Amino acid sequence: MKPDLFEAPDYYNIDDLLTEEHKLIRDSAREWVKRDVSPIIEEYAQKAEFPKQIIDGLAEIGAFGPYIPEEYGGAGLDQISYGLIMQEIERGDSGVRSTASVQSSLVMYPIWKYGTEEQRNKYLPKLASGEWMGSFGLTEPDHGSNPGGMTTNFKDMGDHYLLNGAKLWISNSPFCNVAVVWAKNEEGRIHGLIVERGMDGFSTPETHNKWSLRASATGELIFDNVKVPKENLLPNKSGLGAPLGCLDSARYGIAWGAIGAAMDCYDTALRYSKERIQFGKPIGAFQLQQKKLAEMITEITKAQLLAFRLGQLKNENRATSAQISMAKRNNVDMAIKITREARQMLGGMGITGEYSIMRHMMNLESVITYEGTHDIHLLITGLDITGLNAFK
Ligand code: TGC
Ligand code: FAD
Repeated sequence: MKPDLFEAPDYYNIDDLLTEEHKLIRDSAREWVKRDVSPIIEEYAQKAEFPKQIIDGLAEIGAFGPYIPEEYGGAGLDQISYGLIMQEIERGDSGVRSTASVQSSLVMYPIWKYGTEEQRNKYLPKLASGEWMGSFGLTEPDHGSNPGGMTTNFKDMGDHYLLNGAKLWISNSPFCNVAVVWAKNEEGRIHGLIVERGMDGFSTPETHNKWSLRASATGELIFDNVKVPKENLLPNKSGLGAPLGCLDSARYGIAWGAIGAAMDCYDTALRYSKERIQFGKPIGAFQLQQKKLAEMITEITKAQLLAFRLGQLKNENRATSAQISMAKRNNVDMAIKITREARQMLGGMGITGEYSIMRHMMNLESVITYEGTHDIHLLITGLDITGLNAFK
């Protein structure tokens, strides 16, 4: 792969809106990605393997629990810092950002928000340091966009719960130490349970042959009469709103992350357009190529402003789920379109692993699907502005 020469675009001087701390956090994440992710990620994506050696580095840049309080091992940062870290990681690879999103927003967040003090003290420091890795089981083979229909269930056996069912498409599942699993009790109410690797009847087979997020491990969570200790139930929130609350936090991170992938493709295409000569001129001198670049930087700038404003609202606890939905949908859609334009600008070279663009493009096919598909997020906005539910 080509050396990582990335220079971040900042067309509207958005850096002026950041604090010195934001810039320090962003720059250290950027340097880490250049040093530890860029040189190896293409090889790991080609062989469809998660590079476990980067776990310590992710923990060091604060990617595991950026906004979780320091008393539990988190970095205690604000929401804009969290977003900037996700942007930089996804600039390297969406699969690496997935690992961080799941660990932070889908595993640490529910334990912090819905768990007991004992659960927080037992799990959060180990998850923050990367000693333990987590996964989040919501989606099932027959319930993706409609998680409320889940059939995974648990029964109260007196001194423990008995968990049965299966989850599909679970990031980090093949190597997770713990899984936050959403299941229905005998009354049909959804609860979160912490399931640990090693519990009898719990298995995590890997899903192979993906053309997308190849450097992220995806698999199943299978529960065959798993005895879950009663102290592993998350007691402080139940119902579908509990897992959806975690998704709000992860979707917010994705809205920033997608900007990273788009920036990387724009920066690569811009550099290539000045170096590649055809018909005696750099291709960047042709109007059609300039149109692509001009539209890319415009869309990136709009997405940056959307994410930044959403971050301010999140910091003030004023961001609504529908606002988060809009930013996830818009920014991922923006990024996927930019990958397609940028890939064309590189001609044949665009399809090779010499450049990151095709990998970003394939990754974003998952990103536009998980955490709520593009169309589900359109319907969330539609419901929010009309008050009319078009889901069912
Ligand atoms: P609905 O009746 O609308 O809502 C049920 C209850 O949930 C509340 N609620 C929310 N609460 C917090 N945050 C949100 N975003 C919420 N959205 C809804 C709602 O108020 C209600 O509460 P209550 O107290 O009245 O019961 O639910 P529905 O069954 O009609 O479904 C709505 C829909 C389709 C929007 C929702 O289910 C949905 O978002 N579907 C998409 C599923 C999804 O995003 N799955 C993601 C799985 S995890 C993943 O993909 C990880 S990828 C790895 C990575 O990030 O890298
Ligand atoms: P479906 O729900 O079957 O949707 C199929 C199509 O129908 C979509 O285009 C959808 O938009 C459309 N559709 C569905 N309902 C409606 C409707 N009411 N109106 C209009 N159109 C509709 N899940 C987890 O729980 N944890 C994870 O860690 C996780 N990681 C993932 C990693 C990867 C690589 C992938 C690909 C997925 C992951 N997921 C995870 C699952 C992901 O959240 C689901 O794939 C996603 O929510 C969509 O569900 P589905 O694939 O079953 O599609």
